Order: sequence, then structure tokens, then C-alpha cells
Amino acid sequence: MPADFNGQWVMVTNENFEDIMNAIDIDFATRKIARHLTQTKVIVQNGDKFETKTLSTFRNYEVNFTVGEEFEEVTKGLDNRTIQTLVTWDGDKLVAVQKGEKANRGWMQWIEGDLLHLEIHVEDKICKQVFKKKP
Ligand code: VLP
Repeated sequence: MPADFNGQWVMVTNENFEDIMNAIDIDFATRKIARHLTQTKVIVQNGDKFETKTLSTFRNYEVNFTVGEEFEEVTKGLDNRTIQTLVTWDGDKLVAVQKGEKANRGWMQWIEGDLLHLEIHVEDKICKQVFKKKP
């Protein structure tokens, strides 16, 4: 049985998001708005199949994937790049490797109690986000 990420998760902390936005060339005006957003993660998981939405008042981002199956991800509304993404399990952690123009791009996501942890990395930058599960 894989870990269960189903639910709505509301951002409580967001460290170094600015660094990640800079690393993927998000412009100043967009960064200024995006840095203050409280993001909400909506995850529908069926075993290894994931439908994910990252929602905010400014912009939303949706990506669906199956663990173990590489797919082409278009980061629409973010940096609008096309990357090759593979998500795998590392124990109960989801680990994404995103091959493309930017080196060392990816993320790791896991659950601790009612908290969802997400670490996003690009080049030498790491953003740490924590979300709390909606009851
Ligand atoms: C925030 C959306 C514009 C609002 C847009 C800001 C980063 C694991 C996985 C999804 C991701 C991270 C997606 C980040 C969405 C931010 C510019 C911001 C540029 O998460 O949770 O499955 O891929």
C-alpha cells in the first residue's frame, strides 16, 4: 500500500520560493505577486495514479501522473517549459525528477501526521513548503 496523499492541503510555510522562481526565470512582477500566495494542494490519488492541482488566487497549476511512468510535463502558467518528468516512490516519499533545460530540477513530497511536506529544487536552490490537511 502506497502512502495516501488524498485531500486538500493548505500552505502554512513557504521557504525560498523566491529562489526557485528566480532559478526558472520568473519575471519580477510575477514573483512579487506569487511570493505572497497561500497555495492549496488538491490531490486525488488512486494507488499510483495522481491528479494534482496547486491552487491560488492568482494562478493554478495542474499536473497528473502515474508513479513509474515518465511523461512530458508542460509547466503552463509557471515557466512554460516542456520537461520530462518521472515520479517514483522512495519508501513513502514521492520523488520527481524533471529533465529539461534546468539542471537538477525536481521535487520530493511526503506526509508527516496532518502535514504535507514539499521540497522543490532547481540547480542549487531548494524551496521548502509545508501544507496542513483540511479536516
Ligand atoms: C503558484 C503555483 C507563478 C502560483 C503561480 C505562481 C513556480 C507536487 C507538485 C504537483 C509542483 C510545484 C508546482 C508549483 C506551483 C506554484 C510562478 C511560480 C513559479 O508540485 O505537489 O504535483 O509541481
